[in-house]
Amino acid sequence: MTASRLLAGIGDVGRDRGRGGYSRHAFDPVEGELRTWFAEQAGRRGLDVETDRNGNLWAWWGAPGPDAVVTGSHLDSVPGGGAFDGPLGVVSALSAVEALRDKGFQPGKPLAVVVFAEEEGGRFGVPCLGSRLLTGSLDADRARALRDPDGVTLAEAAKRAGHDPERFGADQEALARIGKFVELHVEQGRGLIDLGSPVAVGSTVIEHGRWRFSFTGQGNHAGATLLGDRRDPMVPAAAAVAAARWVAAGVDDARATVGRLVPTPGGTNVIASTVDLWLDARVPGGDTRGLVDEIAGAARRAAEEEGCALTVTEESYSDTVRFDPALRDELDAVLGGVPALPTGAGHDAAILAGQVPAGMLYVRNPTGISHAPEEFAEESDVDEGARALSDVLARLAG
Ligand code: HGY
Ligand code: MN
Ligand code: MN
Repeated sequence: MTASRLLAGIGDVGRDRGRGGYSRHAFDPVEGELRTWFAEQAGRRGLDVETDRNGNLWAWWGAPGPDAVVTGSHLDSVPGGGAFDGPLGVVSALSAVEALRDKGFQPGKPLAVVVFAEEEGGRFGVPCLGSRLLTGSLDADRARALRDPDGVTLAEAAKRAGHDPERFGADQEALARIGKFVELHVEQGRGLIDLGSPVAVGSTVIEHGRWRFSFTGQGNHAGATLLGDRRDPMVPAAAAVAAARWVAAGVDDARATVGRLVPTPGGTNVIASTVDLWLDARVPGGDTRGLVDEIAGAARRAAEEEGCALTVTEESYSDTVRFDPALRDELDAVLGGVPALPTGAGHDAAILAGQVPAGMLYVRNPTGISHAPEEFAEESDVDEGARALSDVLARLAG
């Protein structure tokens, strides 16, 4: 079955009627449906599926073993996300395995398709949760205590979904099995449009992180409270949102985004008592933390003026990643001179890159839009991508 048809098979799973696009989050019923779908599709292709201690799914062609060639991505989405970010890498891997089996290919090494848990951090706030736990780059106790917007902890949610959160933690055994990891992913910017190529090889992932800004003031009545008597946290929060833009505009190629802002209690006729917002900041080869400090400085000044308190907490940070040069050369040798593409998007491959040879393939997205319903890839490019991945797997596992 082609990758496009496999993708169409989950086209109705997790549609978000309110936001548009898809909302598929770690350990929620929708994601559970996707896990079941994956296990079924992997089983039909002769793969043996297991779930590791961190809730990541591994579908093995042959017995798990050392020097394995591993490919895959994630099935969760951002709230209201596109259909391709994550699932494209998973369906392309399944389709590539099927194509190899149909040709009678026999892997000379263990081969696995992996689905990492909560790559987007869309529910519990920390991106690449499953791969960070696997590699030990996220403390298991901190992970268990992460809360979703409804206050449910990751431990509770994982348990309800049938996992044992007490097992969360670095998995050296699983990591040691990985000889090489290659993730195929939809392009999330305009890189491949401008390069006129359906497929590219990943070169770098820029440094990026997430910071929580918590403003505290005094809840009060919108009508009975004179301006001079207010300590309205929404005012410095608005200054922080504006500062994210004007500070980043002054730093070469910097990106700073506030996509999530939550006032409490959130009434139309109520001055908020607190406002939380999350800053996503990324500076290619630059000083992301320095940028955040400058934004935080502007937010602090605005908070003081309004008689509000502000705490800023770093919730995740990933340094710049350069993918393994030798693996990149192998990908180049197989794909014959496709472009090399840097990306501003984080990926599980970038988390693994710190510990195993990791690389990425990208498939053209003619809209250049991602993390939104308009995210797209033409069927011909999707199938081109799956073919490229199949050739790569044959080369690496041959
Ligand atoms: O946010 C990112 O860069 C990725 O899509 N998780
Ligand atoms: Mn994403
Ligand atoms: Mn992704």
